[in-house]
Amino acid sequence: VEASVPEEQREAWKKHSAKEFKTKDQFEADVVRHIETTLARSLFNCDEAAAYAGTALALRDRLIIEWNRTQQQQTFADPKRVYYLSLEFLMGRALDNAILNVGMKDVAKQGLEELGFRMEDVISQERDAALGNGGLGRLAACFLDSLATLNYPAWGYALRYRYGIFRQEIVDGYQVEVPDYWLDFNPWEFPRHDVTVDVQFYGGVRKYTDDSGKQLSVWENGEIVTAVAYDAPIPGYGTRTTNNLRLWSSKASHGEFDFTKFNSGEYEASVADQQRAETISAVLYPNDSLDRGKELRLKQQYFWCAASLFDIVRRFKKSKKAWKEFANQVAIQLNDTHPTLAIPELMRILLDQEGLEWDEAWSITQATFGYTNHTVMPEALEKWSVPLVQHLLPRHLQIIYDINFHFLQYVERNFPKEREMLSRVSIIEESEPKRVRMAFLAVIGSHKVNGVAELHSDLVRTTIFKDFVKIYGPDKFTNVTNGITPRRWLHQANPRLSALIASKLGGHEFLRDLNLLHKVEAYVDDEEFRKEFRAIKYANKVRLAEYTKAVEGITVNPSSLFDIQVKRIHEYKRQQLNIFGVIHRYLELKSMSPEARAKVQPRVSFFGGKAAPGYWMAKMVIHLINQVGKVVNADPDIGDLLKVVFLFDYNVSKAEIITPASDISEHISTAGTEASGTSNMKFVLNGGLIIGTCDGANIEITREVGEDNIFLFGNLAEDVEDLRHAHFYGDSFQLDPSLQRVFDTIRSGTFGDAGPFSGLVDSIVDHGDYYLVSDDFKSYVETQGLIDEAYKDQEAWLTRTITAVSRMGFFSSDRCIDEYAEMICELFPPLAVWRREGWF
Ligand code: KOT
Repeated sequence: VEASVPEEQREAWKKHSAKEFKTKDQFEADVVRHIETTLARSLFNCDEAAAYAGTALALRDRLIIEWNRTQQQQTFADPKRVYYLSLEFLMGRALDNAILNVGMKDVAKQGLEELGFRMEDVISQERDAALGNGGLGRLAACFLDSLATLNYPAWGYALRYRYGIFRQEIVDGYQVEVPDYWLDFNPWEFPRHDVTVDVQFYGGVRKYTDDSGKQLSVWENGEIVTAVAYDAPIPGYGTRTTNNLRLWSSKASHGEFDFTKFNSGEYEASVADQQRAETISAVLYPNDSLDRGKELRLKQQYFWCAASLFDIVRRFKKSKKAWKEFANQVAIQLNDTHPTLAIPELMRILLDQEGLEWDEAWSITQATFGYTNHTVMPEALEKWSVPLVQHLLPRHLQIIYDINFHFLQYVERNFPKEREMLSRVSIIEESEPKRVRMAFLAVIGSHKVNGVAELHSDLVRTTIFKDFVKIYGPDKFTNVTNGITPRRWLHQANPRLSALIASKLGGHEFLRDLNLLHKVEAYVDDEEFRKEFRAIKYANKVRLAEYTKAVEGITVNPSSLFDIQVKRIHEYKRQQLNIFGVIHRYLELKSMSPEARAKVQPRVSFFGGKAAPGYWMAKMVIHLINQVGKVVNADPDIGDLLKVVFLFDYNVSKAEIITPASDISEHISTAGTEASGTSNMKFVLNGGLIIGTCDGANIEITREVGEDNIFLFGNLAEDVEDLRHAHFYGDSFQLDPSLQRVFDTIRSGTFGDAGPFSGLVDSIVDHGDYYLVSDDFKSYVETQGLIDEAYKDQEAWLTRTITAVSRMGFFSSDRCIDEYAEMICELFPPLAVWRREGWF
């Protein structure tokens, strides 16, 4: 390729080719240049927002240079690439991460200071990129960081939502949703108006016979919507590899207006068409672990899958390799079932456009896809109505039926005595209307299926996909326990702890190899180390206390035990158990003598998280927390002994402040419901202990940190079914007296009008207590008591937290990515591993 460009031309380009800033002076020059030219501002009207914009643009220039280099190198080397299809990427802020990953933290800090700004203030000007609901989207973001850091040639594909997850406000103790329009100024995205894909919807299928007599199908006469690519650079840490996140934006295929309509006087209709097209990528669905079956959501899914696959196939075809090489060049990982339509879409391309035979197309497809399951809860499993799919994607429905036909034939042949299995494993559920079981399609169309923590992967094998284990054998089903990136969740969120560890381990290499943390354990008795570790935790608590004062107006004492539960509000995550426990604590305090009160461990209960806008029960939990806070925080009998804080609008950048400040965090889902959880890992890595059920990754955290360094309670997953049964069919059940007292207090109006809370209480007392709050309440309260006692011995507590931190190496997302690469994609990092100069 290079030889095709004349020598002189190459020389001229080389001479003027963009250079990356290296020194503080060059950094400052770039920032000032952008502020003065790109932004048309000056020294005299440069506020923090402009300083942020200038800094981001300077950093962006640097990223682009390495991004171009990476993409060029990958184009030449043409290695196997991995594509991560996820409808959610919960990225948070990019600037701090970019500065850290290119190794310019000190340069940028000093440079900004010389220009008159504090780095923290500049960084906090950035809006979060909040294209996700919670754990699933944040996992995708951690994976991108690890893939780039480990030099894997990887692309993320998603939608460019105009509105990310809504901003949460609290009015009179109730959640109010405010739209999150985040694209006003987004220096991290690059519109690629030349990279577009036309995506079809509706229409019909025509069969025809080609010249050789072969029967073919063509999907035609549909409505076309254009996908436009927007790219964002994903820099790895300590490497020059800078990968790509490609987001698709929808627009009308005829551009701004349909001029035929426009000129014939149908102005409104032409604008309406345009708006309808743009609606596809307008908004992120705000439901976590819930399937609502809305047509627009299906449109989003297909639009994104079709555009991404077209792009992937286009890239593959450039290499001129044979189709049988496809799965050696391309690995596509499906983040839950949301991208499952990619399976029939690849089949459609191979059969209808490339003319491959069914068997070859199918073996390529199966070898290409891997599927990650994130939940076994029935209400989250996607099932699309057959009439809806028929209407929107007629050819795909045919292909799905054909896949099902081949699959059921195979099952029938291999399990002739188990005919009743056929309806159980059929992709089509025989309901009214019939529905497509997307998880089954994903299993059948992939070569590997994994769960996200050991218990969850066991449940995947023994419950929802039990029959498929029998059909395909156990090797198709595996586990990859989730992880988190230590760059954001240790170094960025807790720079002082990262520095302390680095001072003992001789540098920051542990950020690339988190197992090195085990060496920290040698310092558990080192007085100087302990002193600094304790001071860091205290400083992080002071920071959260200041934040709480500033945004909630509530004064909390940083010497109290900080107890934190931040995550999406969901009945299965049981924030209601937590707040009932808080009410119980309040009632106990109220009934104590002053002498007894003097011995109580002061505590602050922090909550945070969004409820899906249509999820009434979750919204009532938020309301109850706020109402309890109002009463408890104002009660002069209680003072500092108990404070209750609801931190509104929990998001990634707030998590970076909240996570390092816990003494205890709560991960208390009904056993068997939380597939993994990832905030549990973040809290422990930052020197907090956890109270948790035997669920998700809590179990592996226990195995790693040791039983003495975690507070487990509650019933086990294996007993859940029987307990639920007992609620429905057992003798009239006796509520624990202290939980009864909590309910009586709520009903008496102590926390305001009890009406809104009746649903919460009734679901436990009258409707079978599906999430087993009453079964676990006693053991929960007792365990909280143990925590109060344990916390009083501050030295022993400190020992536990340091020990736990040193044993968290396993939970790096780098480890996950290596496991995925080996087991699922058979992907190896390119031989030429680029390290940033002078780093390691
Ligand atoms: C399901 C449907 C729509 C939106 C989100 C989901 C979803 C999210 N399903 N599971 N999750 C969470 O995924 C995390 C990452 O694996 C897990 O840590 C967490 O336990 C899941 O609840």
